[in-house]
Amino acid sequence: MGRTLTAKIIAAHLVSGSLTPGTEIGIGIDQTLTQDSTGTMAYLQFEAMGVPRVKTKLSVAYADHNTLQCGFENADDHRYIETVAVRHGVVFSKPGNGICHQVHLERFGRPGWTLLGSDSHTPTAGGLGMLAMGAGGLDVAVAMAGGAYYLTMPRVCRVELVGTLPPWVAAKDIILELLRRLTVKGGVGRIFEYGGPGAAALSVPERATITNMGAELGATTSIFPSDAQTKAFLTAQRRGCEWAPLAADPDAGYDETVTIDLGKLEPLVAAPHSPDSVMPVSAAAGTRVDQVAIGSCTNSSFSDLYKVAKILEGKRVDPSVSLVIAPGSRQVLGMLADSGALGALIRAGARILECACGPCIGMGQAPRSGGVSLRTFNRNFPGRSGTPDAGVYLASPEVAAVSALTGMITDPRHCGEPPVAVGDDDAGRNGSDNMFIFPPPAGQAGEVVRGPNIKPFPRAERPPAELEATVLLKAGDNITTDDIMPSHAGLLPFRSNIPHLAGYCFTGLDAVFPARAKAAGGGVIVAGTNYGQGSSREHAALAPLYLGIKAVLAKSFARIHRANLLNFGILPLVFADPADYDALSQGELLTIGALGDKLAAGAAIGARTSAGKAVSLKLELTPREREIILAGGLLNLVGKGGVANA
Ligand code: MIC
Ligand code: SF4
Repeated sequence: MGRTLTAKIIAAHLVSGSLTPGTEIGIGIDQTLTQDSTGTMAYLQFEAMGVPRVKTKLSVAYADHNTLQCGFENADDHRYIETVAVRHGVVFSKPGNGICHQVHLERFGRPGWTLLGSDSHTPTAGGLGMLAMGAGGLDVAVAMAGGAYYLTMPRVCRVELVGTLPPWVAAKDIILELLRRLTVKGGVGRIFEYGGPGAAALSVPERATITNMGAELGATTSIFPSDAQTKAFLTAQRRGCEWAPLAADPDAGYDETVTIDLGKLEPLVAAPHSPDSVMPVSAAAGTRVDQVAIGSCTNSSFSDLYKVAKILEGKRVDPSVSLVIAPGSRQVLGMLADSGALGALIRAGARILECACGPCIGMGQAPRSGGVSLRTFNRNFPGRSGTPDAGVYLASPEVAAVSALTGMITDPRHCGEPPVAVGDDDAGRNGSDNMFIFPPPAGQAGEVVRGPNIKPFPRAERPPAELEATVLLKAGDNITTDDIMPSHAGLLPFRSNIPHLAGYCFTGLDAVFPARAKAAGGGVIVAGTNYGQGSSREHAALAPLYLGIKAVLAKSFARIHRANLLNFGILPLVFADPADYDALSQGELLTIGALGDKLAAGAAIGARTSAGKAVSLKLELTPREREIILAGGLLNLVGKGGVANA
């Protein structure tokens, strides 16, 4: 039986383990990326390892999330990241240069290589045939130091795309259809490998929209083959020499297969407040919108925004709508300007924002109270827009553009002929190096500048022999990292200041959580399935660590967040019997016994409530994970100067 594309790339990078699903593998990492909201922690941790220069083929530090600069905090973070990056051999992409995933596609991604990024949407580069994964900042720091990245070998799911997309149906609708079928938990433990005639017809930006939102399925990553489309994209970027063909063998065996007939798709939207609340746009049509936001790492390519410009050309945005557009990169902005599309957008009434994440992470453009925002983004979790009671819908750029004109969610199929798609032609003409800072040769490093916003991060401790702790919060299923550690314009500037951030931990769910945690001197969290879905932010582990959280007891965990908990010495305990979840309540005192011995032996862990109820817990750890926990976190294990598998 032939090999999948995933198997080929993993085999070429394998450092430890074998390709058996469910077992731990270690892979070598060719490239890393960080962004500014997770980057400060990643570089503080990298510095703590004492490694003088990164050992990857390429590492890039982007500043794209935290660009409002409403106080010295953002600027401090950026100056720190810039100086620490170039000192250690990392390329710095200045604020305003673009969103990390879009810029990485344009400038650095390479088919067949591995990429580890401290951002959950790093799989965007899978659109170029890269094996690209999101991880916590500490895992990325270890990769920069030359260490392997460890993960559970996922099941490989073939997504066979057949047929042709009907008019007005977009790549966004393909991934929304998968979310509709599989939900935000459906991709956990899986890599989605796309293929078939429908995949061959998609351009790299379209593929990148799909691989980007694979993160919303909870997938480890998603990948497309490297073919004629990839070659055309890289050639347009003047990087044709970096192209290499790459595909699964024709007789490759997959763990699962999903088939989507593109011809049967219709335009879709994800309704508030989850990317899997998917419905046909026709079912939401007529809903008044206050705001339409186009951009984010999902849909901010030149071809996306050019289509939007063609839809808006010569028309006027509905007076009740605020239309905001954030191009994904300066290359995209330059191409929009050269093609005349930018003028069409401006004349129609669009507000052009900086090339950055912007409203996607609540950095400005929060909708009005109770307002409705239609966005081409990838996440619509409650409160993420910055307005707790706003309702955010997710849709394609086409649906967003026609709805901006009518002032209500609109089925574009009633709007005549769709715009003709354009390619990226000579995109590289617009790709300048002006907003990159390339590191000097080794040995010529400058000083690292640390402003007052850069605070030391909390360090994990070894697990106690026995844990007596209060249940500080009982949460439900699919708790997101936005629930655990909210992020918006008021908080994002404090990503390098855990003591400050900890005061807001879980406050979207429970306003007095931080005070309760402090008063109790710490405790544990109880939750349902898929705890920690969403972002890669380590802050969702670091802020709880600072508040004394010792363990999370859940029915299941999302991949990146589970790794972050382990890295910072917080025990991700799973209910052996999910029914025990119902037996626990907030305020209950739990005794989790003989912890140290059980962890060392890998045995089941027994807990008892103060009322005498027994609760059985599991902590299924690989030998490496057990070492991390027993050492009191990954940094203690890696130690100064040393990286496993360097
Ligand atoms: C997000 O989309 O949630 C973010 C902001 O890009 C995060 C990273 C972060 O929390 O800083 C992500 O996706 O990992
Ligand atoms: Fe930025 Fe939004 Fe993409 Fe996260 S999802 S990287 S906040 S654009």
